[in-house]
Amino acid sequence: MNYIEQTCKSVERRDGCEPEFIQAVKEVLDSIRPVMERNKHYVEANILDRIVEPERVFMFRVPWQDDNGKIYVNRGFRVQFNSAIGPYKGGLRFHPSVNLGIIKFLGFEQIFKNALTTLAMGGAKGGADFDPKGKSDNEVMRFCQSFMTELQRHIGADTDVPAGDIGVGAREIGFMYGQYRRLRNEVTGVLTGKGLGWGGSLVRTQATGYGLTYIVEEMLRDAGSSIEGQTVVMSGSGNVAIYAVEKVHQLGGKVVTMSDSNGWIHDPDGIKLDLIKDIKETRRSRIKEYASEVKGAAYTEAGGDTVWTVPCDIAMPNATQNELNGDDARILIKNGVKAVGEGANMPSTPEAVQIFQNAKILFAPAKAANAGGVATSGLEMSQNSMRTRWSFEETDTKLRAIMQGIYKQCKQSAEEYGCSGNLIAGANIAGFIKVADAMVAQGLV
Ligand code: NDP
Ligand code: 2IT
Repeated sequence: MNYIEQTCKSVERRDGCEPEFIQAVKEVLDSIRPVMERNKHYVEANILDRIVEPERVFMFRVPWQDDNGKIYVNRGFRVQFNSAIGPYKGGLRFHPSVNLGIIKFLGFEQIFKNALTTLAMGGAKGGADFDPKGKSDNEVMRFCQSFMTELQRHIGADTDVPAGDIGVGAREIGFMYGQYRRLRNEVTGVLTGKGLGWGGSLVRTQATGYGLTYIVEEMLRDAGSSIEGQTVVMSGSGNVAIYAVEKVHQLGGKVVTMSDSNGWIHDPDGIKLDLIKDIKETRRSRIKEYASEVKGAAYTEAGGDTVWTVPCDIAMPNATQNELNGDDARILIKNGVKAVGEGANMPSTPEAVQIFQNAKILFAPAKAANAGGVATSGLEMSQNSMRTRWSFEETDTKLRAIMQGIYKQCKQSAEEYGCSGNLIAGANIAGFIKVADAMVAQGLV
């Protein structure tokens, strides 16, 4: 059995009840095969067994009270996966589906994504199996305060800097930041995604969706095309999806679908983003309301057909992991899709990825495509450290340059290792080499 298979087997044996983590590990290890063949010193340093094991894992009790005084307990997590190239960095997810395996898969992906940004950030992820949906602001505040009361002892501006992810947006970051400040008496850049009046960076809110659109635009430009005039099918209606729609529309494309966990909308005239922002950001409501307020828009309940059945030029899965499967990929291809950009983390199943690759569809993988969020978090950390503040234009220009740089790195690494045009391999290879070299240089860490 060769080294890569051995490491995969050992992960399966030790982490057998973490299917998403195993999936993420296998994808990375499979694509770095040519790197391992050419660089025997990685084998001698047993870099693979080291890189698949988190440096540190925290699991903790999060007790909180609802508005009627009833007491609940959720489970909190922080996985500090790898700090070889910088302080741990990565979001917090609040969703009932959260468990250790989900947080480990996200933390593992984050290591390589952060390396691609070229900024000094290690990989981490955290969260809780708490569902903010349907809770009052006060309930969410009490939960966030309880969560941070434990998390604060493990993080710091130079140690570990969390941010948002599913279920954690500006409101939750505010409550957690306030609690950190109270407990530690420190006003630092310990979280990113902060409000603009208290240390946040311009463009962070928009960054993941804008960055995704910039890299898809770059990939299309390289293929002699652009977003202008293209029809885009998208899932999700959260932070990533909303600002992807905004940028696609600014670049002349038309997004015709969005979804939430209850169902999806199809508006052939193009999604009216102001209404979506009102429904999702202000009312905190369900996407179904869009169809009852817009003539010509249709709503489909989850469980039947998905957004991927709508004919399009570009598909952007922006909701969650494994939301686009092999059947979806086949339908998209049959309907003429030309490019896929992954806004969510690991949204395409391995079968879907294989089908897209066999059909030579342009494919921007999550580690590269959604790195704009964490990259702009890195820019927020820099501004906090320098006690300065960059304009929207300046920050957006830096974000765009980072996304173009990521595309170039992925393309070049794929070429260098004999898999031209395969940006999945390119992203994994470029990210892996940077982190593995840092680990080797730092001795047995
Ligand atoms: P939000 O919480 O803002 O939005 C998530 C969206 O996805 C909502 O529309 C939600 O619907 C839907 N969704 C979430 N879970 C499920 C599920 N299990 N089944 C169906 N729909 C679901 O999160 P973000 O937009 O921030 O995150 C979306 C994706 O992008 C995630 O994969 C995240 O890890 C990734 N990402 C986020 C970054 C960021 O900066 N925020 C950066 C990089 C990646 P509902 O409201 O009904 O739950
Ligand atoms: O998956 C991700 O990259 C994020 N949720 C953003 C992480 C961050 O630290 O900004």
